[in-house]
Amino acid sequence: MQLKPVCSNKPSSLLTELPSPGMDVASLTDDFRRYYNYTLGCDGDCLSTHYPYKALVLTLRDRLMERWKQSKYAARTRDCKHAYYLSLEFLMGRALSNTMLNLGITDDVSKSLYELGLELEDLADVEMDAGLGNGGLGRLAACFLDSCATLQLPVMGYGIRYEYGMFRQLLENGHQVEEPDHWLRDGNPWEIERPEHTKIIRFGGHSEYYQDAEGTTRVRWVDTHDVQAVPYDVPIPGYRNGVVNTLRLWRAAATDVFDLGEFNAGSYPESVAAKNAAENISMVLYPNDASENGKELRLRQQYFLASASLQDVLIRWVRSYGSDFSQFADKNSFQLNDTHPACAVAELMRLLMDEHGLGWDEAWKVTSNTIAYTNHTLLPEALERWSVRLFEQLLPRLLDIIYEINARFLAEVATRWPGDSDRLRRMSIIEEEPEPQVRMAFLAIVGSFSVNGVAALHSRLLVEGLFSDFHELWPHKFNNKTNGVTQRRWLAGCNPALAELMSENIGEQWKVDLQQLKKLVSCADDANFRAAWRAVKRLNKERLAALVKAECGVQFNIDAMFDVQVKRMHEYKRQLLNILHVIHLYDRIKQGDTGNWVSRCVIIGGKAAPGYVMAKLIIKLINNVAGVVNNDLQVGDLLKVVFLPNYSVSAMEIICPGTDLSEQISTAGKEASGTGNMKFMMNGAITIGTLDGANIEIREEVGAENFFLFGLAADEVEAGHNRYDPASIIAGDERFKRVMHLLESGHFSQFEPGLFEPVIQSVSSPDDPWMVAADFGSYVDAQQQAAKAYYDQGRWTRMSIFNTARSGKFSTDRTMQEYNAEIWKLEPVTVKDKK
Ligand code: 26Q
Repeated sequence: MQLKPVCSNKPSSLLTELPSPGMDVASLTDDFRRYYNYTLGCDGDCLSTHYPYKALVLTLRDRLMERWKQSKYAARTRDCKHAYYLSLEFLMGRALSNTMLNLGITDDVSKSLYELGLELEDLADVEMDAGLGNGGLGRLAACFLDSCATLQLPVMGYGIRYEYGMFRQLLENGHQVEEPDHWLRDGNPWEIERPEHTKIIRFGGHSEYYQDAEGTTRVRWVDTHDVQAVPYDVPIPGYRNGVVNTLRLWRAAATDVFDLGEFNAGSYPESVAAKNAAENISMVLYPNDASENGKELRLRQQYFLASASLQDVLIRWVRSYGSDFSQFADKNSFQLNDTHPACAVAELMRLLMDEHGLGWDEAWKVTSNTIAYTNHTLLPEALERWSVRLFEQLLPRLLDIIYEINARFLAEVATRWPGDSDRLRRMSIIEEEPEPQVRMAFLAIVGSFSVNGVAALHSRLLVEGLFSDFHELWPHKFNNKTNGVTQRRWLAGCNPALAELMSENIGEQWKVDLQQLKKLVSCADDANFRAAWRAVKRLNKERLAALVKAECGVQFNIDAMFDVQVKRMHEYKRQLLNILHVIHLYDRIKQGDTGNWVSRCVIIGGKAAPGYVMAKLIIKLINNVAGVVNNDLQVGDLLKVVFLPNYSVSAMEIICPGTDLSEQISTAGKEASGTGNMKFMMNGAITIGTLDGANIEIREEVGAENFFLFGLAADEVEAGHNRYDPASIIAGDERFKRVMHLLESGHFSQFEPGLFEPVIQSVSSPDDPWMVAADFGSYVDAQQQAAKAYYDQGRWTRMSIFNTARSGKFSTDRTMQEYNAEIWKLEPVTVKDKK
């Protein structure tokens, strides 16, 4: 469906040109009152904070709108190259504070509201998190958008507007319970629906061959079930630079034709039911952060995103260049956020050939010079595979194309390595045994000009392991891009007290050039500065303690070390190792071994995929241990433990500024990068961690003396599996023996004997892939070192300052500059900012 244009000519400038709204307190107040009274119809009886929140968003959105238009025009007039970030996830969190920060009007808005008798903080709390992602990969996409807008790079995000985001996590008797997250219930005032850019997405049917006017054989995809993709645009403001980029999210809707067909056949209820089936595509985010294989609806989502986004870009291309695609790859790059949108490789081929008339070779040249792929995992079980049978049913035309890509690719391999049939089998995009499957990572590699991992170790392990055959064939394609986080949200926004202290001492430039934080190194010698640093940490710990009290009912002692592990629940992340250490501390207290004791408050939080039984059992264990420890009078303030429910972006904004010790304890070689580790470091927490993912680079930056290292290295983990004997490790370590005994005796499962048997089994098994037992001893030792360091508050404060000071590398500004310099090669587009 296309909307009828307002008028056939270009709209008059009288219609489209307007003085820009003022950025001063008086203009803000005027607009706010107008929205509150006229647009929202509020009067003295309106008590809900929802209305002032909405009035404020509309006021701010007006200030974004002019900049949004100017950014679009600037890019268009310069006819510059664009990059498109295709992602099934954008974990945006809240937008209000970030918008004010980037527009540079936080103080003026605050003043304006204060005059109206309102508190900014109360309104900010009304906003629902846009939880359109699982964890690291989705949040990374959000940080990338912020940095691209700040660097003035013409990058657009494409994603799905899920009606329900990441589930809300409740605890019932210590068990995780999932509740739907209907984040759009009260509307989303940030988005703008653009029905005139609706696309048609096809499913099912079959390929039909025909001769075109020139007698060339062509293919059309017929007898399909069609769905509409309706775009919603979300503004992405840069930091005080007048740029507003776009995140375009697609909603699925039934086509009018689809409904009518059923209706004419006299089955009205069925037609409405069919409408539901179409709209299901954008109904809910899959809550797994490791692939749950084979779900048809998930494949529908992936194709829906890829097709709608590619069509959108191609339509804009044809409007400017007609059917000449010779320059397309010079003007467009698509970055695939993992393999989730990887059917874009085949879909771009299809659109270029079937819809735009290109031949295979021409289309392949365009495709393979336009697409780039980022890998986010080394776990083989997380590599996406789709059954050929499902592909055949759902996307038959794409399967044709994938077969052809594979045939041509394997011919290339055979030429390079004649007679090496084992290599052909290993590298084929189609895996034959046990049942035929499409290997999405291989499709992505073959169809891309760039393949990158997300931390140095991860990128190295990729080319040495999973992708080694491809690396041998195309070494030039592979590169590393170490992740980052945006310091606007993760330092300036979430830690205003620290931001102010730093800006007073080293100026404000760090907000756009994080390496400036290096200047803090010399401040560490100043006793006054250290005292101020400690005071800020204390304030942030009070905020975090208040959250814990509200959510868990447990009172933290602010002077205790706040020891935090928040991230998705997964065995490779080893929350289990953390709780085993907590049990060890509890055991020491019960034995009276408390000389020079450093009090600790341990926070663990994170969501488990709803079907991940072991991860859910570990949540229950943490809660049961918390129940025993927190209610033992002998333990008192020496140790507290909580499982903080519903970990989310906005929770992290309170958690990371208040953390002393950051737990990054995955089995080496398993965490691709980690990004929580960077948020903690930036906010002055010290890491206890393994040599995994970006931890290695964090330790390089901050220095070994400011990092608590433990555990096997990745190569030792690999080599260690065949002679791994947890039973003898446990037997050889008195501390470990006692911990296991407490578990086995049912001390933490008094009413449910045997409840934690699977946990005990997994720690004791020689087949434990996560090697929890192997690292227990060195972990406990490193924790002891951390306690010792904390005991000396002067030393700890220096370490804390150094961590912030040397976190400059971990800005997504740096990450995006590298993507741009080595992959996209975009020119920055400047726009005049009126403020
Ligand atoms: C796939 C198929 C079906 C359903 C779900 C999925 C799925 C969804 C999300 C698979 C994986 C994810 C998310 C993965 C993820 O978040 N990976 C993390 O990416 C971060 C950013 O690069 C890294 O820092 C982390 O190390 C990595 O675990």
